[in-house]
Amino acid sequence: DVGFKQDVPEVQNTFLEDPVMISVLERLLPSKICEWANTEGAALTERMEADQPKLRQYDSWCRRVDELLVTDAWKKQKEIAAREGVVAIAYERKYGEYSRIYQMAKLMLWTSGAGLYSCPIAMTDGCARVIEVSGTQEMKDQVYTRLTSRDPKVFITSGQWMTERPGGSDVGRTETQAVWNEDLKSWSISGFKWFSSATDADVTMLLARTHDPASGSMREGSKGLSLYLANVRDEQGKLNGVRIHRLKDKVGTKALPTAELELNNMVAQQVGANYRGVKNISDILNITRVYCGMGCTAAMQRFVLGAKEYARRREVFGNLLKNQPLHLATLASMELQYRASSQFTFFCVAMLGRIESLDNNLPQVKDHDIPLLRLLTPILKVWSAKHAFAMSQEAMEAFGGQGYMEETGLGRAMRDVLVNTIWEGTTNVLSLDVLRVMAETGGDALELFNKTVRGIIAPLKAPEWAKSAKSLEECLVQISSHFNKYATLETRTLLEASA
Ligand code: MFK
Ligand code: FAD
Repeated sequence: DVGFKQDVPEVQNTFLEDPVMISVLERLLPSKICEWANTEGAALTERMEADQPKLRQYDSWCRRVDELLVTDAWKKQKEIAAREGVVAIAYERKYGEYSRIYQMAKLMLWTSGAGLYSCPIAMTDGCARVIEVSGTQEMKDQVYTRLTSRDPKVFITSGQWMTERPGGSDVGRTETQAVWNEDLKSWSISGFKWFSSATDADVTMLLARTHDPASGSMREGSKGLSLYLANVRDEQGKLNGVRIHRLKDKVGTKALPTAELELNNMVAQQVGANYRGVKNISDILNITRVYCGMGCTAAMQRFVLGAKEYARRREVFGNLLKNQPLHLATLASMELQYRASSQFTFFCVAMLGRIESLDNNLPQVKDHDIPLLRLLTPILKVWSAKHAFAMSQEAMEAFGGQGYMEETGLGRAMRDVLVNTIWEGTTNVLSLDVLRVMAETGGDALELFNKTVRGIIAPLKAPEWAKSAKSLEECLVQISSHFNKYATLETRTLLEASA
C-alpha cells in the first residue's frame, strides 16, 4: 500500500456548498419563506443507493403471479417522499404562489440521492393536477387526497401510461381500447403499454381508444382517445387486469422498474370529457417536463460541484487543476450552463406556481404566465436535457481516467441523465410542440417572450452593448459572451473561497 493516493473529492451538501440555489431562492422568495426553505433544505441529506428491481413472473407451481420485487431502499424513498411532502407542498399551497418554488428547490436537493424515485413523483404530481383540474369529486376524495398526503401510510403514487408499440410520440396510433361495462359501471381497458416506469405505482393515468357506449364505434387518431384513471392493484395486492410482460433492460435508470404491460379488462374510470384524452393528459406532460428541467439542473449541479471539488485536490504539472487557466475555462463554462439552467427552471417554476394559486383572470397570469409557460416548458425540457448530457461528458473528462471508471458513478449519472432527451417527448417532437404553440397563438407567445426578455434586461444597469443591440438575437449573443468572461472570474473566486 505504497505510493501516491489521490485526495478523494466529496461534495457534502449540494445546498450549503452551492451559492447558486441560495441566490435563486433569495431572489424569488420573500425573505420569511426563504429562511424556512433554507433550514429545511440543509436538513435534507439522506442518501440511498437503490438496487435494481426484479420481476418474479411465476410461483414455484407455475402459477402466473407477476410479482414486482423492489428493494427496501426503493420503498423507503416513497416514505421519505411522503414525509417530506415533495408532492404535498405544491397542493397545500401554504406559501401561495411561492409553493412550487419551495417544492422544486426541495426536490432538487432530494433528486440526485433518490435513485430515480423523482420519476414516479413527477407522474404522481401530474396526476394530482389532472384530478384537481378535470377529476370527479369521488376522484378528488379518494385519490387526490392520497396522492397529496404527507402520511406514508396514506400516500400513493401514480403512473402515466401513454406509449405503445406503434407510437410514443404519435399517441394517435394507440391500440388500447376502452369499453363501457354496464354491470361494473366502469370502463374495461385492454391493450398493451410498451413503457411503464412507475410499475409499482398504486394508480395510473392511461390513454385508450373509446368505444362509443351507444354505437360501439371508435374514432381514429388521437381524437378518438380518452383519459382514464385506474387502480394498478386491488387491496389484496392483486393486479387489476394487468400482466407484467417483462422488465425493460435499459441503458440507464436501472433503479426504476420500467416494464411492458399487457392489459386485459383493467377496470378504470374516465377522467374529463370523452375523446379529449391528449388534451387532458397534457396537464401531466407539462408538469413532468418541468420536472425534467429540474432533474437536469440537479444533475448539472452535481457535475459542476464534483468537477470543482476535484480541481481543488488534483495536482497536474506542478499546480492544482483549479489554477490551470484552460481547465478553469472548462469549469467556468459548466458553471455558466448550470446557472442558466437554474434560472431558466425556476423562472418556469415561478410561473407554474402563480398559475396554480392565483386567479387565472389576473392580467399577469392570463396574458403573461399562461402563454409564456406553455411556450417555454418544451424549450426548458429540451435545452436542459441536451446540456445536462453534454455536461456529463465534460464532468467525466474533468475527472480524467477515473471519470470513466464505474466506481466514481459518473458513468451511471451519464446514462441516467441521457434519458431526459427521450422520455416526456424527444427533442424534435418538443420542437414541433413549440411550433404548435406559435401556430395556436398566431405568434403572440414569441412576441411575449421577446418583450419579457427585454423587460428583464431593461432595469439592469445594462452596459452599452446590451442597450445598443439591434435584435434580440444580437442581444443574446452579446450577453452570452459577456457572461463567459464573468463566469471565469466568478468560478475562480468560488474555487479560491472554498480552498
Ligand atoms: C425528474 C424527471 C422525471 C420525469 C419522469 C418522466 C418519466 C417518463 C414518462 C414518459 O415518458 S410518459 C410518456 C410521455 N409521452 C410524451 O411526452 C408524448 C410525446 N408526444 C407529444 O407530446 C405529441 O406532441 C402529442 C402526443 C401531444 C401529439 O398528440 P396529437 O393528438 O397528435 O396532437 P394535437 O392534435 O396537435 O394535440 C391535441 C390537443 O392537445 C390540442 O388541443 P386542441 O384539441 O384543443 O386543439 C393541442 O393543443 C393539445 N396539446 C398538445 N400538447 C400539449 C397540448 N396542450 C397543452 N400542453 C401540451 N403540451
Ligand atoms: P418514436 O416516437 O418512434 O421516435 C423515434 C424518432 O422519431 C425520435 O428521434 C423522434 O424525435 C422522431 N420523431 C417522431 N415524430 C417526429 C416528427 N413528427 N418529426 C420529426 N421527428 C419525429 N412512456 C410512458 O407512457 N410511460 C412511461 O412511464 C414511460 N417511461 C419511460 C422510461 C424510459 C426509461 C424510456 C426510455 C421511455 C419511457 N417512456 C414512457 C416512453 C417514452 O415517452 C417514449 O419512448 C418517447 O415518447 C418516444 O416515443 P417512441 O419510443 O415511440 O419513439
